Amino acid sequence: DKPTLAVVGATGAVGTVMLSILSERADIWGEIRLIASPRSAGRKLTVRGEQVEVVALSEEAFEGVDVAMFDVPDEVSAQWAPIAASKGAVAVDNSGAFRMDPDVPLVVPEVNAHAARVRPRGIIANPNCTTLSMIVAMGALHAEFGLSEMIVSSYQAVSGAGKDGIDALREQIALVAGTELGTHPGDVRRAVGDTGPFPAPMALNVVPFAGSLKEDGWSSEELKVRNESRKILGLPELRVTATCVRVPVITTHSLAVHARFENEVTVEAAHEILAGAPGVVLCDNPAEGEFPTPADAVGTDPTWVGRVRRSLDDPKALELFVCGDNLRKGAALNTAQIAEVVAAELAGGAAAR
Ligand code: 2RA
Repeated sequence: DKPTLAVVGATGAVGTVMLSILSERADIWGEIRLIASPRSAGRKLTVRGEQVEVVALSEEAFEGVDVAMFDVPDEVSAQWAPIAASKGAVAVDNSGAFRMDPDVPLVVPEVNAHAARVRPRGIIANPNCTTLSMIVAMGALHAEFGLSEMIVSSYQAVSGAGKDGIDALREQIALVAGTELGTHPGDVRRAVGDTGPFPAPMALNVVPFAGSLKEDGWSSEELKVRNESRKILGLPELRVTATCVRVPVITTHSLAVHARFENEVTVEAAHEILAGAPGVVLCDNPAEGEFPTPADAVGTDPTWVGRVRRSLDDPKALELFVCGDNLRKGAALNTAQIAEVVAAELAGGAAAR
């Protein structure tokens, strides 16, 4: 029998992308059960071309579920993923609640699929979208050259902050379009008024802050890039510095990466590795204007890499620019891929709990 999949948070920004991804990928699932807050129960959503009624989150909703994906806020996952696991489902969680739990693997199938098999709590975590938007490319380079340090600057899309983030940018763009705003200090801020989920206007602006403020001036987002990269790559001492910046893009995170390796590197070797890496597309011909941009990468599955250069002052370091759709590979697609890894394992009868 085909396994039963539950999608918890089916009506959210990531949940919506998840339903279209499940409709596009190989149909390995029996029942797909859609679960959301009681407020959304009874709504009908389309998945695999069929209308499915959303059921309210409850213990009974997990009866008979083999794999349960969670695309909900941290506190909802913290409460409900263990309940799904106690009902016998493998929970694949896209929140931040379990990512750094030593008993929960943090999985990117192209990089560390093997880690998904050891899950003492019955939970597998999906990384943050900023980490995910570059880690497939970095994992491929690490496997060849041995990564020793990353210095990362992100250019994050507003959909990372959910539907409210998208709505805020769209409203602000409408307010500034056709005006002369953006020419005097504070003029955009005054015109926009309420900045929604962001600490500053997003239209005509870049904002050097994403997430929440943590110790010593670091943002939660910057610490996630560091801690999650270390865990996924299995390099607990990896030197990682991130500066996370929000930009007026709807969807697709970009990152400029300075990566230092154990060994000397060449652009030719890096090109060869990236061109052959599953899940990566090399797009690097600046003479022809070819490099990844969010406007071109949005809605696609791969991690796009361009502007590969060897550092002028360090033969062991590369500079590169990476784009990845933060709702697809950055969230829903990676979760779906992990669920498929688990389904294949369950079919093989080798479940490890
Ligand atoms: C953001 N990475 O872009 C976060 C979302 N998980 O805001």
